[in-house]
Amino acid sequence: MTEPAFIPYRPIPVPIAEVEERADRFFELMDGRRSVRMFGDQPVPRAAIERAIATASTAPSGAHRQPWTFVLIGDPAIKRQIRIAAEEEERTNYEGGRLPDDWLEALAPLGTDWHKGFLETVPWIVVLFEQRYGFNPDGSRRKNFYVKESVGIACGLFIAAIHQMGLATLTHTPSPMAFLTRLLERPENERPFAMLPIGYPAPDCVVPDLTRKPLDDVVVRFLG
Ligand code: IYR
Repeated sequence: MTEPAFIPYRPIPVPIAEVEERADRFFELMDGRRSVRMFGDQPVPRAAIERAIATASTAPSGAHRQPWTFVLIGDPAIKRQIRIAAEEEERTNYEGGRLPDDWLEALAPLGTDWHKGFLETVPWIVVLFEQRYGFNPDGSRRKNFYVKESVGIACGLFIAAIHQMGLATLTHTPSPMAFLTRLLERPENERPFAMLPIGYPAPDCVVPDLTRKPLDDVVVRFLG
């Protein structure tokens, strides 16, 4: 067993008088986020997306394994292949009877269908893969822990980073996603977790008129 080394952690303290205001500001920022399916084609600097990936990779993870791979795609030929494959799967979902009726009913208010043209419009697509296991230096398998939880947190941080830059994304899970492993030539230990097209929202972008659950519907309190 190697002993962990510990170093001091002394973040600059936020005065208590500022804590609530900071909470409010971050809420206002994040409450303005929407999942977008109508994108513009304006370019976005690669460095900004890579910084968002770096932010996502600060996420806490089980045993600090950081069990994620972010595949960044700007190549129009690959975006096209992704669109074609995603539309094929989604067409089977929506029109081929693969989605059960209760699922189709739940999707109806969102106005989604099998057309995924935005996958070619956007300047960037990030496909997030989970690493079901890793490797030791000798090439043997190394177990990862809480993989889905860890990758989910990283995904959330990525979405927040993208929103904070004034860009839009969609947490897209064209199901099943095995085609992404094949197209993007990912190794056997990785599985697709989510696909995130990124860009500016289209000038005529609309989103479903949704409301979020009020706080009291999502909190249970034991205040002592
Ligand atoms: N994956 C399908 C269906 C779908 C699922 C969820 I959860 C949505 O929020 C929207 C759609 C698709 O992307 O069309």
